Amino acid sequence: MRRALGLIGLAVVLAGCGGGGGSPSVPVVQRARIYHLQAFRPAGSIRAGRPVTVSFTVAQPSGAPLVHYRSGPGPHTGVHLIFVRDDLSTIIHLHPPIGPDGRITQRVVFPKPGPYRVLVDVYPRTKGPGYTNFQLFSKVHVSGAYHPVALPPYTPVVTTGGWTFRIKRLPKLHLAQAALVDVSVRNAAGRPADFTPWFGALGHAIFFHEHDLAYFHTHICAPDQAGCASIGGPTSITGSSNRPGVMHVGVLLPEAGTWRLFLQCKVDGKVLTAPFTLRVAG
Ligand SMILES: [Cu+2]
Repeated sequence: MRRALGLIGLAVVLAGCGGGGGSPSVPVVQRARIYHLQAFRPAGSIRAGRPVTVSFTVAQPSGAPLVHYRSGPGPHTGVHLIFVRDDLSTIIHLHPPIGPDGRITQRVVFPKPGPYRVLVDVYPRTKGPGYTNFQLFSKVHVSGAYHPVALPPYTPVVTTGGWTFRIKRLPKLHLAQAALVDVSVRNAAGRPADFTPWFGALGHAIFFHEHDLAYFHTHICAPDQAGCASIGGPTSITGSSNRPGVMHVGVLLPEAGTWRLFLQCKVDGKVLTAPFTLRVAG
C-alpha cells in the first residue's frame, strides 16, 4: 500500500574540473523527479470551524499535472484526501472531485486548531484491470491553541452518533500478519446498523501509527460489491459485511507499536467515525 511510484532518477551534474587556473566548481545535485503535490492551497492560515477551499494538483515526474485517474465502482478510484490531526484525535476523509485540468478542489471544515497531516492517496488510471496507488503528503496548520490529546488505551466499545461499535474479541495483532476483527454496530434500542455504500465500500478502516503517522487503509465490502475487494498480493486484505450490524474488519499493519484505527461507515444518511487504539506486537 505504501509503494511510492515514480522515482525516475536523480540527475547529478558534475561540473567539470579542468586543470589550469579556473576556480574550483561545486557539484550541483538536482532534485529527484517524482510525483508531488503542486500549488497546494491554502498557503496561509486556516481558522477552525470555518469552511476553507483546499486545492492542489498531482504533478507527474515530468511536471505535467496528472489528469487521468482510475474510475468505476469501488473505493479504488480518483483521489482520497485525508486530514489527520497530529495527535490522531480528528480525521477528515473526503473523495474530492477532479477537474479536467487535474486540479482537485474541496471545501473542508477543520473542527479544531492544530497541525494536521494531509494524506493524498492517488489512483492513477493504468491499463488493465488492476490498480496501483501511491500516497503524497503535506501539512496544514489550523490557527489557535493546540492542546494535543494523549491517545486513550484500547477499549472495545466506542459510541458515536447514537451508534455503539463493539469489538467482540480482539485477536493478538502482529506486525505484517493479516487479521480479521469482528465489530458489531447497534443503536441504543439494539437495532443493527444498515450500512449504506459510501465511497465505494460499506466501511473504511483507516489506520495511522501514533509516532510517524504511517498509514494503512482497508475496506469492508458487501459479498458482491463490484470493485471493492483489494487486488491481492502480500499487502492486501479485505473486510466483509453480509448482514446489518456486523463487520469483519481487515487489519494488516506494517509497523509494530500503537495505531489509531478510524472505522467509518454510513448509517441513516450520516457518516460515523469510530476510533480505536490498537497495539501491534513486533
Ligand atoms: Cu476507503
